[in-house]
Amino acid sequence: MTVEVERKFVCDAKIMGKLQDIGAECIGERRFRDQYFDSPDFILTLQDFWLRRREGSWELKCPTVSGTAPDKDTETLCTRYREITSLPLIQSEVSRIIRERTAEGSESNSSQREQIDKVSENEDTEICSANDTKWLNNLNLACFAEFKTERRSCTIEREAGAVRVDLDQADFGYCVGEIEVLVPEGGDMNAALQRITGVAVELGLSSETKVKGKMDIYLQRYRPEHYEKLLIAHIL
Ligand code: V4E
Repeated sequence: MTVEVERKFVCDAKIMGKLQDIGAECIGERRFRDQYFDSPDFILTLQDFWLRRREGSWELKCPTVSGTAPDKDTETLCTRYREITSLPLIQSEVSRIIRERTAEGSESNSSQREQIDKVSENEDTEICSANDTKWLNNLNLACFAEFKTERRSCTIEREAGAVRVDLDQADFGYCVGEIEVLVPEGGDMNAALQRITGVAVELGLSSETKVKGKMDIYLQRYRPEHYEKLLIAHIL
């Protein structure tokens, strides 16, 4: 499993020139559609878990226990999420989170718990991989956000290791850049944060406020009630 460490930045007209100037190598362009899923009462996202299907591949981004960052700016501007990409692991992790929350609430009943346990124990694994809707239905998960992104990607090689830069244009009219490093679990987080900060400095990015991601803007525009709940819970 890996931890994705990233810093978002405002993408202006000069960014491609700046990337060339610091020796970034363009590695390609792609277009993809993302769908994000949650329960009707937002059990996952209110705990900072993000369940996504991107062009048929599943991913669960999970919050990490933040260690100490080298400085305050880095702590504020960079995010770290553990990424799970194996569908059986995603299913058991998501059902664990939902089971815990359902057990807390008075609305839990035995048939609900049975459905959750089925997914947790991967009882229907073959059906699950063939038919996405079954496990989602069992866990009462539905799509709350869907959008397409056009992405240009570059890599920047430095002595300490490579850094990736993605420039994203979402189909609802929002552009954002990301400087990203993938760290194997237990790897050197501080070194990754320093590499990201180093590239941000080379690109002349200002280090004042945290830049909003695509989801932030999407929810603000199209799901204001969900957005409000995430703001109150300090998730976004
Ligand atoms: C983690 C997260 C969300 C899931 C999407 O994450 P993000 O990296 O923004 O999307 P994308 O398309 O760049 O995915 P990639 O291709 O890198 O896998 S949606 C909201 N969050 C939480 C979050 C946060 N709290 N703050 C910031 C700055 N970003 C994300």
